[in-house]
Amino acid sequence: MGSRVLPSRLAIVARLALIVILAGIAAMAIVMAMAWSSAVTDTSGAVALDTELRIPPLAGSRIGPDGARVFDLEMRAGTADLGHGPQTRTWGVNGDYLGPTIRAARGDTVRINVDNELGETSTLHWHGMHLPAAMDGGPHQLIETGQRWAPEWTIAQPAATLWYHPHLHGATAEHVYRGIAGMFIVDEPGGPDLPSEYGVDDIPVIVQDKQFRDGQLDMSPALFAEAGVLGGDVLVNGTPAPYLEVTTERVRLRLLNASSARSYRFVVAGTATVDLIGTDGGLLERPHRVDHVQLSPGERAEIIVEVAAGTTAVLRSEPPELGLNFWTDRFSGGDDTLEILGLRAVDNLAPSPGPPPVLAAPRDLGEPATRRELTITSSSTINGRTMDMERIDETVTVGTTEIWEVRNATGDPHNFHIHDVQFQILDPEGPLQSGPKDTVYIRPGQVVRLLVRFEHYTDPATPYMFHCHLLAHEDRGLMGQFVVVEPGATATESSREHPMRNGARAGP
Ligand SMILES: [Cu+2]
Repeated sequence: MGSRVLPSRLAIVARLALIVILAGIAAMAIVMAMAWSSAVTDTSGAVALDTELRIPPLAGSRIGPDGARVFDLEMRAGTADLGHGPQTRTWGVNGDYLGPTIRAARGDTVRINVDNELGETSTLHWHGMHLPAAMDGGPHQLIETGQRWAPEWTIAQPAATLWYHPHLHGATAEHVYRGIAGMFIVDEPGGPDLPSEYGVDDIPVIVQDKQFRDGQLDMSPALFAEAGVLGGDVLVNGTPAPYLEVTTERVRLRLLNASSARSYRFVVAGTATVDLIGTDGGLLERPHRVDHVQLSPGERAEIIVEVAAGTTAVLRSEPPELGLNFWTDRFSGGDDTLEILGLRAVDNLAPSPGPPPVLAAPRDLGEPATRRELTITSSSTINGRTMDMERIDETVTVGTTEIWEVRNATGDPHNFHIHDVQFQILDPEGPLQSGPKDTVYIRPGQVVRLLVRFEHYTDPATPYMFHCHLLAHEDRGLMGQFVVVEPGATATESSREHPMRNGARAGP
């Protein structure tokens, strides 16, 4: 009789198991809900923007005995005030955080002495630069601590906003996050009349999001953040909560997304207009009036902003359009709104002409002879393979044009950067994709077709890189290698370049 009312031992176990499972599901749901609600950042109106924007100094240079323009860069550790007290441990170039702006002109032969005093191996890559592979500063051109690397090349490309940053395989995200990055401005003699007084009406705007823990930079990724580390603090040129005093009718902002994972959709709120004049690799054919500029990590844009006298406008980032599902979007910064930079126009602005109607001649990259398909198959693989320093993935013939079809076959955000070249995006989506580019965002499921011309430099033994510029992905191996060779030649055994070899002079 008792056996009918008392549950069997088996039934008790089953009931307990069910309770445990339900509790587990409930706990998981709570964790996911908490992560979901804490993963959105909105700082609009909540950041004072009352710290004067730091302008990175221009790097000094001298003319060497061989006629080259010589720059000296030293990578070193320091401390800086990034908004969380003065004792945040950082890295910088010739300073505590970030590096000086290098400015040189087309036709200049530059030699850059890079001294590594970081206490660990690094590299320095010239992002967007057309140059010999051995000078590129990729993962094969190691600079051991205490050593100097002195690449030299002749600048053979149009005026552009380029940048430099480490490219040590597996550690790029950390080295950039700690503070090694800077702008590299290429000027072109005889170019259009544009604001070009550095720090006055021609302003570097290096945008980086950060998170802090106990006053120190914190690189730990948030829960479910496949894209990598996202921070709620935005620094411009290393300045927290910055403003720029605008003293001319128009200012040229050189926007650089030097963040690890975050895309920004820049807008200027206030009484202001924005004309887009340039993309990664140089000027557009003509200016475009725009209401937003979206940049993924590594991308640049040049804009001319006109702020009404006596008013304050705000450069802000609205939720970027990343083409992700609602879950991934939330954990990739897709719902975030961020204050970037205040623009305080004085009452009496100095006159400044509008951008001329024609900025650059149309580019002709030639007819494509080869088509390559590259598919991003995960956050660590292209065409199913992870980066291998000893494997050359693609061999390209110098003096030819190719179409690279790059597909994002994942559900996550990725972009794609090719070293050495400025490609043309076929089927561009808006003016930002119509100019010379070296980095392009690719939505899940999207295929971008890139027209790429390879010129001047060959080296069958030293590869250039192509990769996702979300730095956590690059570090995990979402990267491949290509060499540019003479017609009929093949890649030779993977680079055994001595890392400390000083470059011989190279020119196109
Ligand atoms: Cu990626």
